[in-house]
Amino acid sequence: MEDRVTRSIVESYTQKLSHHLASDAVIVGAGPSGLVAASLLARRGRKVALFERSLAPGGGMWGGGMLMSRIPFQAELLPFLEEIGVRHTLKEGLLVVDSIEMTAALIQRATHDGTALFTCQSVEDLHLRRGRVAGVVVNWSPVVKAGLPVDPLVVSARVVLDSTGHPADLVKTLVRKNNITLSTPSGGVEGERSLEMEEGERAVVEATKEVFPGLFVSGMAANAVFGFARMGPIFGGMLLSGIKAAELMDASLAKGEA
Ligand code: 48F
Repeated sequence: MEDRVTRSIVESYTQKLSHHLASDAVIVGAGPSGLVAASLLARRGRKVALFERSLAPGGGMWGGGMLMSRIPFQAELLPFLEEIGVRHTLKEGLLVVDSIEMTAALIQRATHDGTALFTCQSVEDLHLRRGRVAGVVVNWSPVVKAGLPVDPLVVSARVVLDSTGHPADLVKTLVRKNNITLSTPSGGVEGERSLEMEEGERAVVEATKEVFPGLFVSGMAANAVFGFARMGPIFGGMLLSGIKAAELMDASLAKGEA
């Protein structure tokens, strides 16, 4: 029994990892925008690997506002909430949902749609080829945290999404390590502005785009890169950003196939 249990885990996990070593899309960060983007790309038949450095996917959605497990959405998100079957109540003109139910639903939807979700794996760098992002450099999160001298592995991808949230980890690494110019006003990472809900929600969709050939940004990473406001615990913009990221990435993949 013991051998069979161990073998079933090791062999099925390595099979999943091995199958995704060359993916169509790699998503980095399993917060709301990354989960939504992954789900839609997988639904369109793309091979999608989603890397999350924490043990639990979900990012900043679990904790609601100040650990009160409620998150509000704008009324226009009603069809999305109904589609994923999350219950809501109407308060102050907003759709209020349980943040735990919502986060679990997004994770379930992404995996059910075919996303290969790898947790406890940190993306520490990008792989560039001929002036284009061609993959990500990955290591086990505990290895990175302990600062162990262990080399990472590379997962190649035709398109990559930085959905790492407020730190915009990947874009910052790209700029720091390479002499490149982004499609931002200054050519670098502008930095997140202070909280302004309506502005932040509007901007996050606008800022969701390709910032360097092969590299897209979504969610708070997009606002940090383009110098827009944070919005705090309202989440409609995150979902819309994930939807837009998936559409742009799918179009880019289709262009490469034409
Ligand atoms: O921060 P996060 O939830 O990203 P998001 O989709 O959503 C932001 C909201 O949660 C909230 C907000 C809404 O109003 O402002 O903050 O922009 O999730 C980002 C995920 O990326 C993971 C991190 O652990 C988190 O789960 N992450 C960050 N850096 C890396 C990473 C990395 N280098 N490799 C892998 N995962």
